[in-house]
Amino acid sequence: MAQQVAYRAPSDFYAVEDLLTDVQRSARDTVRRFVDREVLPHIGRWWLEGHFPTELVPKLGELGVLGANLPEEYGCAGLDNIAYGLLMQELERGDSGIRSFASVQGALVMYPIYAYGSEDQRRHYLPKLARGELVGCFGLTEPTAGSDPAAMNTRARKTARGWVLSGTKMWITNGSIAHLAIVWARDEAGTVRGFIVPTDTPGFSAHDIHTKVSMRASVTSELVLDEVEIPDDLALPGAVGLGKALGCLTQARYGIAWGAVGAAVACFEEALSYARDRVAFGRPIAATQIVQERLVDMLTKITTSQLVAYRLGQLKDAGRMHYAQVSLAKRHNVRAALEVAREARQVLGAYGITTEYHAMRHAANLESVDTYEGTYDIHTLILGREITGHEAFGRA
Ligand code: TGC
Ligand code: FAD
Repeated sequence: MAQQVAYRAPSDFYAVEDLLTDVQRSARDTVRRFVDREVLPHIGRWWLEGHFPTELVPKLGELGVLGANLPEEYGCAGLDNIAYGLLMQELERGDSGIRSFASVQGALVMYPIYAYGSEDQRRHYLPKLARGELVGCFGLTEPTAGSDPAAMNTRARKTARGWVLSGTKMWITNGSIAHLAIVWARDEAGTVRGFIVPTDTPGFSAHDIHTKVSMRASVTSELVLDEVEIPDDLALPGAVGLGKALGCLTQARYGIAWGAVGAAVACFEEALSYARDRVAFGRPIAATQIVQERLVDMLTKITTSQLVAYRLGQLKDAGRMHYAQVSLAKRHNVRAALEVAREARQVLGAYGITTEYHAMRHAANLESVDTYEGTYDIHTLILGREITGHEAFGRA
């Protein structure tokens, strides 16, 4: 008789668990319990109400989730990148909106302050952001410049005392709940620069987008900067050039590649359990070939995504990760999770369209995740350029 595959959880078919260190497992399990206790019982209602649970922010800080892969000397957890990825996975098992909050805070706000900020800026902001006492947002996209941020219109004018920023940023996660915004703008010489903008500065306003049918448990806003004046010491000294903004995206995309696995696992485990219990035509639907094929396709996508994320984490920890490798992981894992969520929704039949089950909420959220941080198409073109040497963005 053939030997059975030995695995602990149905979604860990290749025993990735065995590759993890005790620290990685323990960090993951802490956040897993938090999500089970504090997110899953409420998320369906929050999502329907379009509510982001700000009360969870200090708790995420206490757990060490915010900027968890940044150094301890700045009040962060100093975890390795696989442990960090596992935290993103567990948060997104709850909801993509909760993971988005943490991604933006850690990878798009804390990372640029850490990587491009002065020592004073690091010491002032990072510990407060890590504890969740301050919330940040990241303003790169504009109403007419999304996939092509080089086309941005936001301007930074140098004055004797500092900088004056003017422009509009669109689709900004955490926008209206943020205390500070990392804003990218072109100076008068045409160079893109990054700035820390306190959101109570005169001329700054944030306006929430309320018509979303995706990512509903997340704040998404338009930022208006109307002659916003900031002092010199709020410019990020190392954030000079568009490449620096793109470098932040690499950090966030890394976490998203892991997070997508969490959403997919939530959908797969729910569909598997439902299929075993649900009886149609006198037998469990799990005993039908079509449902089995759906479940096998889901498991294959999850297993591939887990291995891609894990290896990417090893490369990142070794300082060998290239942004095109991150593009492959983000593109593959998010699209795979979206397909898993849609398949899971099918298995659940009519029940699958409600928020009592997770699949439809995850599928709707993953439509955003497939678009933000570089659309599926943009990552295709980044990878195409990398392997052929030819750029195919069709730039005018
Ligand atoms: P390009 O010539 O490709 O690059 C300019 C310079 O930057 C370097 N570079 C990168 N460096 C680090 N990480 C990356 N991902 C990088 N991509 C490029 C590049 O080597 C070059 O350096 P140098 O030294 O030669 O000057 O610039 P381009 O204008 O042609 O860029 C094209 C493209 C498509 C790759 C880029 O614009 C892009 O990635 N577009 C997608 C935009 C995007 O992803 N926006 C995301 C906004 S934030 C968000 O969505 C948050 S969602 C919330 C959440 O995260 O949960
Ligand atoms: P467009 O760039 O207009 O693209 C439209 C379509 O055209 C897409 O299908 C795209 O793939 C395709 N396309 C574009 N160019 C090409 C090409 N050259 N070849 C082939 N096809 C192409 N941005 C931030 O700065 N900060 C945030 O915090 C943030 N949070 C977000 C949260 C949510 C919920 C969402 C939905 C978006 C968020 N974004 C944020 C914006 C996000 O990064 C952009 O939506 C994304 O980069 C795509 O830009 P766009 O929407 O303008 O689409």
